[in-house]
Amino acid sequence: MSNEVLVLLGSASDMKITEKGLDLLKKLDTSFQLRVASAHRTPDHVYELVKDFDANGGKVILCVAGKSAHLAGVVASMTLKPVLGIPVFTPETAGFDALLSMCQMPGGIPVGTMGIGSAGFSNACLHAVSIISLSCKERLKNLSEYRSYMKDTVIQSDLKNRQNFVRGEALA
Ligand code: RP5
Repeated sequence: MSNEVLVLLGSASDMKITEKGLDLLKKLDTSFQLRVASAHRTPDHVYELVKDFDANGGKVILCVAGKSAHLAGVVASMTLKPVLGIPVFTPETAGFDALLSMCQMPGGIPVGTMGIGSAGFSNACLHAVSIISLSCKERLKNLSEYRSYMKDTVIQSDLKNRQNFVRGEALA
């Protein structure tokens, strides 16, 4: 039995955007394996990891990569499992190179592309749990509790920060 989620990083330097998302996977009780494998530098290793994950019943693959980011597309060509791509920011192009490399896939081999950087990776983790929750009631419950927690946090923040200032007078 494999982990449910495989997180592939194109380089260890991509680790910087993963902290919050990995915490979410842990919080939502979702098993994952994180590996570093590059579509350009170690294509054979990418192939082995994907085939092994597939053969062992893994569910969703997250590919984090920057620059001319072919990892997600190459992985998507090797599996029928859902593949989500997360572009990493690079100063030269603000991450648009990786974003376009992932979202402009030729028709037929989809990569579900998230936003650039840490928020994109967190959303990819939540989306992976959402996909898993289609066939897992406990995971659906975890996700629903997380939504309620976020809602409460915003409501608390409103109570703490609200201001009401009318014609020179602060009202309660
Ligand atoms: C990509 O090139 C990696 O995903 C990384 O974002 C970028 C730079 O890699 P390093 O030179 O830092 O290893 O393949």
